[in-house]
Amino acid sequence: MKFTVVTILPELIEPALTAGVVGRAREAGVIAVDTVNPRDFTTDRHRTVDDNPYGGGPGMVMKPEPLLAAIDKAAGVPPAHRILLTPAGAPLTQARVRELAARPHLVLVCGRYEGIDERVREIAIDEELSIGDYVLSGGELGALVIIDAVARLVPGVLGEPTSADDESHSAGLLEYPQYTRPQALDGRAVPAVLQSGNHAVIAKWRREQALLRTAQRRPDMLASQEAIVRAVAKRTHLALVHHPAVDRTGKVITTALTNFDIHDLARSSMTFGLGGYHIVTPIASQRDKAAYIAKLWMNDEQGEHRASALQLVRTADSIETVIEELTGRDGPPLVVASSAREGAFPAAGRRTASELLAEASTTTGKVLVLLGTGWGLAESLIPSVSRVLAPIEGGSSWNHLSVRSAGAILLDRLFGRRALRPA
Ligand code: 4GY
Repeated sequence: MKFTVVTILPELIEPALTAGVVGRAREAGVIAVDTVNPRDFTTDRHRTVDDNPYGGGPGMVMKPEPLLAAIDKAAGVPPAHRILLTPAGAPLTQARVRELAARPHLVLVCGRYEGIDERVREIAIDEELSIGDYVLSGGELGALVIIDAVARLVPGVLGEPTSADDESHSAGLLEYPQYTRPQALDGRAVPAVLQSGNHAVIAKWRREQALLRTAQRRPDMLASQEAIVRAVAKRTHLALVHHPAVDRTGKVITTALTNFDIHDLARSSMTFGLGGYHIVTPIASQRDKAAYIAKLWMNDEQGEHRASALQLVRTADSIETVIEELTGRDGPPLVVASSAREGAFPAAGRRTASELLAEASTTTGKVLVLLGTGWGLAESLIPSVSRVLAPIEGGSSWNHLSVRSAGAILLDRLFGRRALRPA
């Protein structure tokens, strides 16, 4: 694997790659790193590599001709993959690093000053990458980051081939905590499980720790793990609660069924891959009506595509009945309330959608998300609620979403696809 860095400061690159695994890999010839300096492609007496920006403004821009010549020299024929390091690039991810590691030759182009001429980017850059949302004084440190991250995936660079194996096992998660001797340090013992010698138990503990850590520190990372998201969605159920609800005065009421709620929330539930959608009302005739409407639509000849969605619809006389139905080998479901009001269900743990997803991914039981009707869920009558989702806030003081809209937004927050896909 070969890296060629285009830089006017090669002395920033060379010394940084002499030690550690990358240094040894270079010595062993597993990877090669060269630099090409645009200054060597200047033709004037002063070896000028910068010029004033058209349109004025502060700072200088890299002069196109020497930079283009240097990139051409670095890339060869046919040109190797040319990457520009810039905060405007796509965020570098481990997934992209893995793809880059499969290429035989990467050219890393480092800008300096205020940046490069736009036409150089158009002519001679294949991809723009950023190592983070901050501004460096040049692309060199970004180039070093890419070399380091890519090189350690090149076969023969890391000592043990098992290190890569172990990482793929927890791919996309933060690392589990590591310990070495001494057994006790400043009164802190190494977790007993790691000294048990039971490899299956240790592997399970490490996986849980990695999930928990990712949940607490990087819920966004967890949310982009497709397999985890789909698995949790499948064991999540939605309940549309007509009782116990409250009216505008806070009085406990039973609300009437709304046709559209049956239909639309079933479609949302299906879209996000839920396990079921429960319409909860103590009024038998209303349950019959809900079941009848669902069946009507299922048998509707022009409604084949929505038939499957309506199959998710079930009816129940109470939240407790739904809980019973969802109780299995893994115990009762995790009951999650939703509310338009910050501070609702004060005894329950408040969770953002990502936090709830993370928490649910460390368990195996079902998840039951309650959607209120009327003016919301009658909190004091639903003691089974142990988590409450952060409210949806539009930024105005007027906050009255329909339950269909709120349900759809919550499902998108929980299970919507948002993985960063490399171009
Ligand atoms: N962030 N990720 C980054 C950077 C410096 C002006 C263009 C970054 O990758 N590179 O901050 N680079 C700028 C400086 C010219 C590059």
